[in-house]
Amino acid sequence: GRFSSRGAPSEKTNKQINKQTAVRRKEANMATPPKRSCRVPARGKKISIEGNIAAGKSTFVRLLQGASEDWEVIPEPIGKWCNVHNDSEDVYQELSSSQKSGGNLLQMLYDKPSRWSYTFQSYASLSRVRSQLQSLSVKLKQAENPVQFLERSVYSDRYVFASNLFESGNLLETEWNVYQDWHTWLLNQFETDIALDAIIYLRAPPQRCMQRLLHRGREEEQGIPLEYLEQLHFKHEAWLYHRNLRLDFDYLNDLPVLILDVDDDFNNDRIKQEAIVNKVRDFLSTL
Ligand code: UDP
Ligand code: DCM
Ligand code: MG
Repeated sequence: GRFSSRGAPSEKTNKQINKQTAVRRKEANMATPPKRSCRVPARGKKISIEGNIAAGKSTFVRLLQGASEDWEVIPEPIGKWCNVHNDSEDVYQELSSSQKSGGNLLQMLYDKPSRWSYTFQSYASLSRVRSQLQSLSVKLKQAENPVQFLERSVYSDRYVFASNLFESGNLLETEWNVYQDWHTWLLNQFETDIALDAIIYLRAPPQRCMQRLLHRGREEEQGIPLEYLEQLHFKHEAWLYHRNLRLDFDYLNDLPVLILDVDDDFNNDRIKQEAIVNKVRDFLSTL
């Protein structure tokens, strides 16, 4: 596309960034490694959990949250999307009334995608970057091997959702171009803070996701047709299974991906949960 920018800064992996820091340190002739207290804050690994709507991401990250002291979770800011309001109003209003007046952007998206896709997708990525910029919690700063698990990423926002909405005619070409332009800019601005170290793909057939979507019963989503979940499934598959989706950020092509089959339920099965956590531990040990 015309707006695809292969800006050099976005192509660095965290490994490369760490290496660079080490080289700089060497160049500065720092003989003894600085003590923990005067080092730049520990960054920790960032792993994004990807998967279709209702595949089981939130359930999965809740499981991880309880599995290790070294792990923490940054959930998708969906609450924000269902209740949009102007923060400055909060000064004047009770929280409850501002909540009542908050627009439900998720509802608007599903009611009229051609009108609201652009607004929704720009807000989704903005609020996601903001929530992912939070630094490690006090507990994690002391951890030996801190890991942050992110529920989805700015990359699924763009290469799965926004891209699909463009292909289905719900984003105009101009909207899609504007979106890509500022999305690339935003990611380049914050690359060192939001760059991923790996991805875990929760893979499930669209039929299974539909069943879970209905079971979860989120009101805004109840009219979603199976066809929509199929489109999103194909995007996930191309990106993370076949790995043949064209991406503007080269480092993504080399990112390790752990694929977990979540067609079978894991939410009420202790043995399966332990097996899953072990797979995640093994995967982390390879990074
Ligand atoms: N769920 C399930 N079995 C599983 C995982 C999830 O029945 O193995 C249910 C879960 O209880 C919820 C729905 O599927 O009602 C969607 O899960 P979640 O909200 O975790 O999905 P997400 O949209 O975050 O991927
Ligand atoms: N969503 C979207 N576009 C994005 C991210 C999410 O339309 N870039 C929608 C899909 C779901 C909801 O938001 O309806 C997120 O739910 P879940 O995390 O359960 O998949
Ligand atoms: Mg979720």
